[in-house]
Amino acid sequence: MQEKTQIRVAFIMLLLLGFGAGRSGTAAERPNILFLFSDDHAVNAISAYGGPLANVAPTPNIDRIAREGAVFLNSFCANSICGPSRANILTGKHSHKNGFMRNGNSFDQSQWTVARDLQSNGYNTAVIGKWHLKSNPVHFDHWEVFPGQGSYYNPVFIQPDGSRKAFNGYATDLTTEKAVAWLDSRDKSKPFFLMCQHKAPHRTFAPALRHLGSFDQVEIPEPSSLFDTYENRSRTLANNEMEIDRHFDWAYDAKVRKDERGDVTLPKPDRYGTPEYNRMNDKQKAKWDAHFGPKNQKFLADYKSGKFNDQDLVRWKYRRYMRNYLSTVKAVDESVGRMLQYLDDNGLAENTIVIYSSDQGFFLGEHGWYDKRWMFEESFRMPFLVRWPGVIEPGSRPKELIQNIDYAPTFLEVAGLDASNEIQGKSLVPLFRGDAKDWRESLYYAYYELGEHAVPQHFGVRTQNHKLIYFPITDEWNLFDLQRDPGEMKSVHADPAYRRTREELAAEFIRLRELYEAPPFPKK
Ligand code: SGN
Ligand code: CA
Repeated sequence: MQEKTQIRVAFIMLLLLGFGAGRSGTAAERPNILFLFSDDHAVNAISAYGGPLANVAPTPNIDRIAREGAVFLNSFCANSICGPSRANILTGKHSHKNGFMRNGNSFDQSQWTVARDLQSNGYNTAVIGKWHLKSNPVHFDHWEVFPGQGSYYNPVFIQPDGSRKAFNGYATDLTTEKAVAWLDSRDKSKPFFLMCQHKAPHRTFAPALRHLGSFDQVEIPEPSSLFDTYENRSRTLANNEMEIDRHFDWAYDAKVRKDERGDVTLPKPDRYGTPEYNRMNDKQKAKWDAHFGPKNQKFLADYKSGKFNDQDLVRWKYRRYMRNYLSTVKAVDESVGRMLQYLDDNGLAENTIVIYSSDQGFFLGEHGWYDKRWMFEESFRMPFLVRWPGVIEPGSRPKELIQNIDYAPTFLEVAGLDASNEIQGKSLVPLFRGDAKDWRESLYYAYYELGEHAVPQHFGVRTQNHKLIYFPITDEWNLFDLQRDPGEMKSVHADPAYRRTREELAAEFIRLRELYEAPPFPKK
């Protein structure tokens, strides 16, 4: 009798704690964390974000996360470049605190990371795919990552013993297969933390061969700033090296190989050659050639006959770029579908928090650009979609300002662990529950790399309605009114009507730099 009562009390306590019917797995299980991540996926190329490309973005599975969970509309990175963003995520800190300020740095593995705490507190941890932090992963029970940027076709993965091994196939598919294989073989007595991190849709935007041609019949709308001439903002914009017009390479980016051109000479630039094409075997090359070959011949004939003016050429490259970019997204979306299906098939969906994100945004022709780095919206924004059954209201679209330094403290709270004092981000769990009380009103941004694509160092603050950017190299300030000018075409910093806003943002910028203990601006 007494024993029965004890069992009943224990059962009721479990119900009260929220481990009732509807959750699969053992009652006391902590949630699994499935972090689905890609490289350079702009929110404009995700339908659920509802941007100008919403009708053409091939993302039914990523959209499913939005439908069954939340899509964060104001999600941003702290430093819009690959390695630094990944370091922000692992440490919950701005770049100057974790030491990984630019691509090419080597991540200091002796520092605190969220993987360390999850692993030492009973999580089974793994990372597969793009890593890009130079030093190999630590605090992961399993890892298999690309060297550096990795390759799309028949890529090499660094093995846990440090050796390198090439695999036949397409990077996105292989990353998915390896992630699924790890889930199958993992230690099932523990909750898992899996980072499944794709190379796609990063440059050189090389699609799975099965997806070549997917967008041939699709009209892709053109951004209104495709022919931006960079007036009314910092003069550093005009020095960029990331224009579809002047910097998109014919063979490397646009896929018109030199050996296909006969006597036609294309205008510059034309660097780097065709490394991805050269990685393929003959059968793979034949599929590529069957798709691009006839299109390239038609283009070259038209070009030779003088059909293209300068703007036509930019438009042609823009369409070629977007068709390939969106095709690489298609495989990422299929991967997301496969991972969600795995959770469904294995009774894991209820007790797994699923996140889809990408290391930064990307320009899809806005301001005439490809690439990222700038604090302008397209590259500053980061996708953040999250599903957590029973916690997040399906179909919610929070507007609070969130940043990638928030992910680590979020994972800790999901796992029931305390955040260390050093963490600069804030747990998103209250927002997941719909509680936005006392949420932050501004975000700090810092970009330190001055290299490829010629984007200078710049620093800034963003609120819901405004953005202030400082360019130390020219000692210029830009202020944008994001409600009136969402395309950021005109700085209103010198406009007397914005005096008060300018002063408020400048004060907020100083406050955030002090709060985060930011270093002095780099010397010119
Ligand atoms: C490579 C690309 C650049 C890109 C950087 C950073 N060039 O260097 O276009 O900006 O990566 O990207 S490529 O010739 O190698 O394609 S990041 O996502 O890794 O930060
Ligand atoms: Ca990236």
